[in-house]
Amino acid sequence: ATQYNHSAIEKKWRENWEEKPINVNDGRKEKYYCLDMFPYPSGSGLHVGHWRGYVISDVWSRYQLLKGKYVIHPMGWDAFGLPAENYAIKMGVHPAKSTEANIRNIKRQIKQIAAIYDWDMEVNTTDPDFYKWTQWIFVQMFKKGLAYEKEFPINWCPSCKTGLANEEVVNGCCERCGTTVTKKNLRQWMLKITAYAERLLNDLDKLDWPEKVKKMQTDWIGKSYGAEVDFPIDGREEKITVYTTRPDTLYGATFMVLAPEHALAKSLATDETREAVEKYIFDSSMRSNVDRMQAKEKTGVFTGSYAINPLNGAKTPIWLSDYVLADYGTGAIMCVPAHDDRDFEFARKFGLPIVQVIAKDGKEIENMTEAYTEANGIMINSGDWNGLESAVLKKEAPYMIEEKGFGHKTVNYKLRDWVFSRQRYWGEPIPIIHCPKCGCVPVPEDQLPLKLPEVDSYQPTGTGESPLAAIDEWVNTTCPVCGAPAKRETNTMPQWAGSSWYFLRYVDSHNKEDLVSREKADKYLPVDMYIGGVEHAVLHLLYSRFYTKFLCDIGAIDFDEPFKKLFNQGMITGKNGIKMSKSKGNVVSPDDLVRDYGCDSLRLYELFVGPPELDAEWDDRGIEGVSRFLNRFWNLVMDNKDKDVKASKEMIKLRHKLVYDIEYRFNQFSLNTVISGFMEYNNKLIELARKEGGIDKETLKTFVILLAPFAPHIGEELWQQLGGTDSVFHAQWPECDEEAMKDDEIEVAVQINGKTRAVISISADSSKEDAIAAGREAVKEKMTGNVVKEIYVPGKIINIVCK
Ligand code: ANZ
Ligand code: ZN
Repeated sequence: ATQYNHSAIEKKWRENWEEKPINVNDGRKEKYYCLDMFPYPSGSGLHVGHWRGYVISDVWSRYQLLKGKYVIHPMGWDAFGLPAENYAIKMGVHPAKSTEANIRNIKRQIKQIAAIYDWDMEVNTTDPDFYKWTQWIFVQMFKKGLAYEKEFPINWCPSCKTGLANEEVVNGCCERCGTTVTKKNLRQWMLKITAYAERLLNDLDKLDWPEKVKKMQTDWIGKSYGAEVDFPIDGREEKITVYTTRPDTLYGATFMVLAPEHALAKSLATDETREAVEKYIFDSSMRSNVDRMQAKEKTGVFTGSYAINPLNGAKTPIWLSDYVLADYGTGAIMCVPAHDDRDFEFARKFGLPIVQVIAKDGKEIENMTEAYTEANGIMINSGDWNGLESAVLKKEAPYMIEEKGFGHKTVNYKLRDWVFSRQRYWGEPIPIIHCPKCGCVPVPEDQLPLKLPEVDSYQPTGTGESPLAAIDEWVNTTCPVCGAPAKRETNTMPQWAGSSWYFLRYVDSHNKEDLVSREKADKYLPVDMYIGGVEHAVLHLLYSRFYTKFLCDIGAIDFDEPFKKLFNQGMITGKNGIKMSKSKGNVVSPDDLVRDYGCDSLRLYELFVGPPELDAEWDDRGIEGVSRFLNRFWNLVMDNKDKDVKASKEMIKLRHKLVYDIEYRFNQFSLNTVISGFMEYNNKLIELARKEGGIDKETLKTFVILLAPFAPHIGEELWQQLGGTDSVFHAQWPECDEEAMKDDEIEVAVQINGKTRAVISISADSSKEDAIAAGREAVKEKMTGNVVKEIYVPGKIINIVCK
């Protein structure tokens, strides 16, 4: 028989699919939308790690195809962003040029995978026909009051004189020059994602997503219940309002801490403390939030002022410290060192009093070495609250405080509004015009897209403005409302903008009138399965959910969650778990592997390396194993295809078990065990074929269909060899008949010392050990003495001899 020649077969079927697409929409089939997180077209191209996610999604898509669905499986490019812009600054190449070249290259590489992408749907976020709608969405948000301007601190490199994205700040320093990064206040556009906080939180319940990701989103939104409590300042009119989730500990509040940015911070200083206070405020302004949160040592300064605990009238010193964030809660806290870790550390460092108010068994701890942070115990040192259960008090205290008139209960979210502008060139221009009379006016919708103009220099301007600010003829325009001279907004959108809604566009990517027609949206959306890396668990997925809800609210679409099901694949790493990267020199390119073993083998190996949700170390040598399997399976089919063997009972049983096992593992997304399952069953079939003189066609065909989503070329070829005239992907996914899978049962008598005591039914091919074990179990109550001998007459009798 002919040998398995992967290059010839793969070439043949590529051409075939090109000519006669296998995934066609006949308008009657149920749709299934399987989406990949679209890539950033970087200059370095694809390595074997990138293949993994694309193979997983293609295998899943082809499976749906075999289940009779019309599969929407698109691909596109998330092509705005920093690398292209930085390359432009360095090399003077227009980002559009380098982006186009990169896309061409990556597209060629992606085609090697042989995924069933529908290239007619392709989108590119930098294409004006696409970003017209990214801008349109912004205008709609602006009209609804969800896009607004605000002064906001950005990362700033004082040496490069430019704003920096978070990813350009490495250990607090500028990635380009190493200078310590500071903050600079700039006017920014913000999106009011906080208006959707509650829905973003509650609707997580609707989603079939990994619990881990839901938890990350829940924590990011960060809803907490507590109270705002007013502390009068000793000797002054003003009050300081604190946010606390633990009003039950109010008697234990021995000092207060304000964020250095707090409006009252400076004014609380006395003559003795002024110098130290002002220095502390200045120093803190130079540190980033992350830095402040992660600082090993607490720092702080006493203001010299005191506040009055509204509950017991105690005088509590007011401090400043940057572990209190300015933009969370009220930017001021009451400190309960006995029951909060950070407060405890602070009190220890600065010698402040620690008063325990919750005691586990009502007993005070003698020498506290750490805070007692559990919220259950009995109240002590708490006036008329003494003796109450803290867990109960925690819930009631906000109401009691409200009643006493020095505070009220409240809810807080960690989620902040989204800083939506960038002082960069390579992004969507924000379609706003600043008119001296009319204020901010959106660019009229019939003038969208507002195209990015050509610039001479991509270099940041040094003032914190985008390079667009340097093009006078672009900046100067007239107000669309009153016609007066006006100026264009020169900030651009962040890279997230296009990726927050691109999945809607695929299903109607050529539409000139709408972002997506309602008809197509209703028919083909939302996404049924979304596959991508876990690094996008929070931001991208949260932004997409926000955009979808907004577009639903304005009636553009009719659903408010974009991705029904989510799967996060793990990373493929180099040796010792090190991330594959050019700079580390450990990148494995798929090209040689495809040439030597074929696309099908590489596809199988991508899945065989380990559970798809976990990281896996790459080792080229492993591909030999899957390649050997494909060769053996090839030979099995070729040797048996013309034999006309009738299936034995055993063969039928094996066939149904095969279907059952593979489908079960497939549905569990345990793709690596699907591949090992193929190998096991291939061995079993080879053995059975040897025993019975061959394998029937039905069994061979069944195996070929199951294998086809994973190794589509060999699948098609063997299907044809077995007499298939149409594509294997138009065959029926095999059904498992659980009855046929069952082992035959037989009845056996169980005897004790030759006397029948029970009759049991066991599987016909039970081993001697299994049969005897089942027999002993059935008569265990009737046995006396010790077992001296056990006899099994296959299919008839089990005799247990006791003495
Ligand atoms: C007193 C107290 C006693 C607190 C105790 C905790 C434990 P979450 O759940 O994250 O909302 N806090 C409030 N605003 C803050 C800010 N701007 N920066 C830093 N910390 C702040 O946490 C709320 C708790 O974090 C609040 O409750 C407050 O400390 C602190 F045994 O108040 B707590
Ligand atoms: Zn105007």
